[in-house]
Amino acid sequence: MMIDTSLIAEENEARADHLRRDYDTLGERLDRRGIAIDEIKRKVAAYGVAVPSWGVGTGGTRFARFPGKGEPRNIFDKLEDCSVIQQLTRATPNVSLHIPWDKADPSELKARAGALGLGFDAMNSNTFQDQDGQAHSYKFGSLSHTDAATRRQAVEHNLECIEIGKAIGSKALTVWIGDGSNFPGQSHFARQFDHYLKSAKEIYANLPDDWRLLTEHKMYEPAFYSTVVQDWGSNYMIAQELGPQAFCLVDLGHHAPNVNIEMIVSRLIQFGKLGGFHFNDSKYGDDDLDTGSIDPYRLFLVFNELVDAEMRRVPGFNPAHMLDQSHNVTDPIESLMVSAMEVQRAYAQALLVDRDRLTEYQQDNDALMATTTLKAAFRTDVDPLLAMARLDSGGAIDPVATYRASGYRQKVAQVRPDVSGAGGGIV
Ligand code: LRH
Ligand code: MN
Ligand code: MN
Repeated sequence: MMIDTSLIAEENEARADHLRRDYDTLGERLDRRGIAIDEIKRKVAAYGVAVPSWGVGTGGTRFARFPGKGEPRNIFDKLEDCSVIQQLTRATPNVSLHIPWDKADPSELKARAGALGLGFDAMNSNTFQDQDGQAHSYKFGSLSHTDAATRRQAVEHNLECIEIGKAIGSKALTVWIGDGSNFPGQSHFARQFDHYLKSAKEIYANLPDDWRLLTEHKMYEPAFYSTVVQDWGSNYMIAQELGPQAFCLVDLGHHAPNVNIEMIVSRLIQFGKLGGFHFNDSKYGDDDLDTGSIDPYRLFLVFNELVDAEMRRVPGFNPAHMLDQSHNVTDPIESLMVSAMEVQRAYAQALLVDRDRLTEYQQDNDALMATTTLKAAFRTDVDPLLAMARLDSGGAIDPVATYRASGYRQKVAQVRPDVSGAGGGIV
């Protein structure tokens, strides 16, 4: 355990009385709505969202990097930071790795994660960057490149990710590529997509039977004119072409502004192709801001679709839940803890929706009461419920305050050397 358990107990002790009273009050209010608070708490406690290994460093922007104190030096430091998030929130039991950023001896990865009480979620491949010593450049694409040898190299990299994943107990591969074009006429859309599909089929053919292939769409960046897997339509076609183990991954930041993401989620559920999420928030583009920091109502509306599918017991419905954020001005551990709790909050609020009433209002075309039903759930302050779920499972009532009291960042800063931001950023 990275944080002293007696410190957690002490911090919790100071807050437990108020929490119990707040929990009882909320319980009484929910009871009047016919909802058993303990049942919601049980579901919330069982809920987990994976932490991205790359999220525990200060990622910076394309323009600059401003590293914080005690930046993780390698994947093992990252795992320690991830375990702090899990220890205090009890909401993040798994880590999602990015290869080659996190490349290390798989047996050591597994042992260290196991000792820290962590498991692994989806593996992420990276063919959007060149690596030292690589034979072919991805400057003009990877899985969809015009050159067969470059495509082959990108396929091989994905197969290597599967091998590493198999050794550490992962069950999914997430593929996001930056392939696209910057100028009209630069690429032939159909030929490029065809190359992509053929490469993806080679990866799919090597997928273990109990694995899923998650393809992630993104509208633009780094390509600014056209992107090969730019939207959920292209993504859905890919999943259809590949077969039953292929699914679409929805990163909340990868859509045009004002796009109705919750409806995309519903469509993918309806046609059995929702594979998972990268949760974050955005105001303009792929901003990678903390989950729920800009538009918590949208996050709730996404969870409303997920809970609806859960309640309807949609066959095969089992999306992976992961965070994908980049932190520039906050301590990444604090941001990821808050985001994990925001995701849990959206889940809890969605569980409070009176679905029978909602169905009736929808049937009767009572738009006002239908939308008010959603708002009633969204407006419910479920803080005491989330905190009690953490307390029951050994976490912290107030993770951020407890983390600050632990002095973890200052302690790791003594052994992890300062990183320079100079030269960081790309432009
Ligand atoms: C692309 C993306 C994708 C990558 C991650 C680092 O913008 O969302 O998921 O793997 O960022
Ligand atoms: Mn993503
Ligand atoms: Mn992204």
